[in-house]
Amino acid sequence: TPTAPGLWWRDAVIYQIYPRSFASSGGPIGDIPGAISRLDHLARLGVDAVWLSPFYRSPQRDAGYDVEDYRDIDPVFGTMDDVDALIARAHSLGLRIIFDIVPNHTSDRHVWFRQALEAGPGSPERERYWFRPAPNNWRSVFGGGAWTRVCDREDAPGSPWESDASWYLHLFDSSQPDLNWSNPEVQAEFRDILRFWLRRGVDGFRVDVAHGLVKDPALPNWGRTAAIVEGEKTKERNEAAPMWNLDGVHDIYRQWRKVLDEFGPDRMLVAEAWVSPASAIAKYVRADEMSQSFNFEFLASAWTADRMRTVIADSLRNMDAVGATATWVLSNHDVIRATARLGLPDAGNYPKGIKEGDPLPDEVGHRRALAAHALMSALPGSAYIWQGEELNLPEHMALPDELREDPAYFRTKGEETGRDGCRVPLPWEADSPAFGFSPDGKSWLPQPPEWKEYAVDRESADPRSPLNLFRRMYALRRELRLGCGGLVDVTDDLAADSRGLAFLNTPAASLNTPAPTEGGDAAHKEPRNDRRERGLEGHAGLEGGVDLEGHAGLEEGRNRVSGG
Ligand code: TEU
Repeated sequence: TPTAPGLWWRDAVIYQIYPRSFASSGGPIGDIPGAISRLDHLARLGVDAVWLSPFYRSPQRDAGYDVEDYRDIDPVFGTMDDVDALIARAHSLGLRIIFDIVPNHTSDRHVWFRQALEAGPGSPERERYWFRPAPNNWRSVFGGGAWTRVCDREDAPGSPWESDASWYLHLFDSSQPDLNWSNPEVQAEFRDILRFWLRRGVDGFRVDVAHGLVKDPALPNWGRTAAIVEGEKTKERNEAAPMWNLDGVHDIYRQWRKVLDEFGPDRMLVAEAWVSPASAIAKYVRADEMSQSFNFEFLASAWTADRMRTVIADSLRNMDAVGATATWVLSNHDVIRATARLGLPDAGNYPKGIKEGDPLPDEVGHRRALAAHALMSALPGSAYIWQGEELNLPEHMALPDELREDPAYFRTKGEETGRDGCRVPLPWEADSPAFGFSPDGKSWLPQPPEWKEYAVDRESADPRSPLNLFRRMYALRRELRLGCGGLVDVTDDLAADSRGLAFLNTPAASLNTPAPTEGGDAAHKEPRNDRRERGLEGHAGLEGGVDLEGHAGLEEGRNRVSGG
């Protein structure tokens, strides 16, 4: 059982499990028993906690982010007994466990939405959602309009609502109607759902679309699509948006905090809020509110020393000001894998950075991804790691349309890369069918043959693999308490001691100067996009008595760490 008292998340490494793609106990879709059977891998990796994406009962139109019953397990993932066993197994390995709560919308199969359809216009059942006689001009995050007419639904013909011309709001897929959070019934129901899982022993929640729950009740027109962090541009967007980042969301999380406190001081909430700048992120983090909010500016930052330095410094300063630590996140199930993204000159321009058919910037991206993780693991605060990052796994860029499932891909076809390429099931065993993902050799998305090289067993046996680099980094992080803000002097000008932040005081220009490499390649032409760009050696502030056992050079091949 985890013993660390109190605010464990402040310096935790938290690993995201995407249940359908992590491990399967049989069949092409990953499940909870599969996840239990592979938890040892995470204990050995040295993380402190796991976050599981949704496994609740769901028609799976958005891979489980469309919940039909928040208190039940989807049969594809297992049973309630399995989930109880997962919590127990995680705790017995010393791992905290966080579930994913989806409060912005339900599935259109949720009993509330069925009741709303049946009860018709003007009914209290419809007040739990946003039904209106006419739509406004809002756009769905997934593309297309954010409103669907009830009588246009596939299930309308022959139903009591077949001639109902009212519309309902969905900021995501039409199967994900938005809840009306000004309705006290909605508020009470979610507090109860939180209690349901807290009683079962869960240590916290990742709150999906945390910045979107409250809408301007006048539903004024607003022509833009979504709040996706794009550096500075997002600032105006979020400020003006009638559905993103409204003050009312904070009242909800203050209520939730009280619910968590009923169960003691060591349960946490982390917001998925696509807002910027850092001061807007920090607004979610208060002693009486969220424990953390993902810093997506770090994820979306272009790979330049100046930009990253600014993002890191802003985050540290703003989180310090509210008495919290920062969070660092490089990838998740919604974005192109860092190995592909970071190879691009404009890596920060999520999500349109890569189009199918573009040449893959493999080597550069793979080395930068390791460097970025080394940096993250040395920074004060908590580091979130997306499944497969510890293997330095590539994005699958060549998935045929007929195998894809992401509704965002189909609604924006031709414009975005889609989210299936980062969701391909993990390779565990190099020489097993489906690389050991499932005992019967099945996998809901095909794994590229070259993933053999990335299989957990193969990397585990290779002392120079990314996996063994991650193991050493996290062991070192623990030993030196690198994530622990208490050891690092984060003052106003961010002067920092030699334990990890010295590089923040290094002039940005010198961070771009490549160090001499093994083969001696000082004569290269382009310092910034150069293949010799270094992640750790001499530049990541790890030199102060910290030794990654001679494996700090990242220059040797895309999936190997040099012994330089
Ligand atoms: O994502 C919220 C979100 O706004 C984006 O990450 C979005 O998915 C992306 O820009 C689409 O291209 C959360 C979940 O993480 C995501 O998986 C869900 O689809 C979404 O909410 C709806 O629940």
